[in-house]
Amino acid sequence: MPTPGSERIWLLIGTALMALGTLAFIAMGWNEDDPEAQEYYIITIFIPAIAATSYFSMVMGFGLTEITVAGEVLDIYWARYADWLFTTPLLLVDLALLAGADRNTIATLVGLDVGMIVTGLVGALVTSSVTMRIAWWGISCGFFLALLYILVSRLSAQAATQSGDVASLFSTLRNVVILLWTAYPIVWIVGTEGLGLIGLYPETAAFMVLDVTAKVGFGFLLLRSRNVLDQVSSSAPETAAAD
Ligand SMILES: *C/C=C(C)/C=C/C=C(C)/C=C/C1=C(C)CCCC1(C)C
Repeated sequence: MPTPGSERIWLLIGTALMALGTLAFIAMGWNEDDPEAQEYYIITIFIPAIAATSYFSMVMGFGLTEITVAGEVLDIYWARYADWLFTTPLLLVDLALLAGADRNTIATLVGLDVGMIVTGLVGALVTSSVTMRIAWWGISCGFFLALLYILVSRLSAQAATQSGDVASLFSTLRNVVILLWTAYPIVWIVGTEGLGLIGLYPETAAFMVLDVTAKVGFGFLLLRSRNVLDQVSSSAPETAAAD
C-alpha cells in the first residue's frame, strides 16, 4: 500500500524525463538553419520544458492543493492544468503547421483546447458535490470531442493536400494524439478527481507515462523526420502570414 505522498516518485521521474527530452530536442535542432524548420524545434522544445517546470513544482509540493469534497480530503495537483494550458495548444500548433492549416482552423483548435483544460480545472477544484465535478468533466469532454472532430475533418482535409511524406507524418502524429489524449479523461474520471476507483499513486504514474509519451514521444516522432520538415517549408508557403 503506497503511503501518502509516495506518488512523488513518479513526479520526480517525470521531471527528469521532461528535462532530458528538452535537452535532446535542443541538441537535435542545434544545426537546423532553415527558419521554417526551426519553428518546429522552437515549439517542440518548449513543450517538455514547460512540463519539466510543472513537474518540478509538483515534486516540491507547490503545485498541490487540498480540497474537501463530501467530507473527504482530496490532493489536487493543479499545476498539471497550468502545464496543459500551454503545452496542449503548442502540440496542436505543431500538427497544424504540418497540415498547412489556415489561421481560422488553428484558432478553432486552440480555442476548443483551452476550453477543455479550463473546464477540466474547474471540475478538479469544485467542492460542492461529486456530481458537480462530473458535470464539469462532461463539459470538458464536450470541448474535447469537438476538438477531435476538427482534427479528423478539417485539419486532416488540409493535410491531405500536402506531399505524401508530410501527409503520412501528419496522420501518424494525429493518431498518436487521438489515442493518447483520449486516455486523459478516462484516467481523470476513474482517478481521485472523479470516481476514486484508483488511488493517487497509480493515477500519478499513469499521467506521467501519458505526459512523457504525448510530449517527448510525439516530439521525437516529429523532429527525427528532418527531411519531411524541410519539405513542409517548400510545399506550404506561409499561408497564414499571407492573408
Ligand atoms: C502533455 C499533456 C497533454 C497531451 C494533456 C492532455 C490532456 C487532456 C486531453 C485532458 C482532457 C480532460 C478532459 C477531456 C475531461 C476533463 C479532464 C481532463 C482535463 C483530463
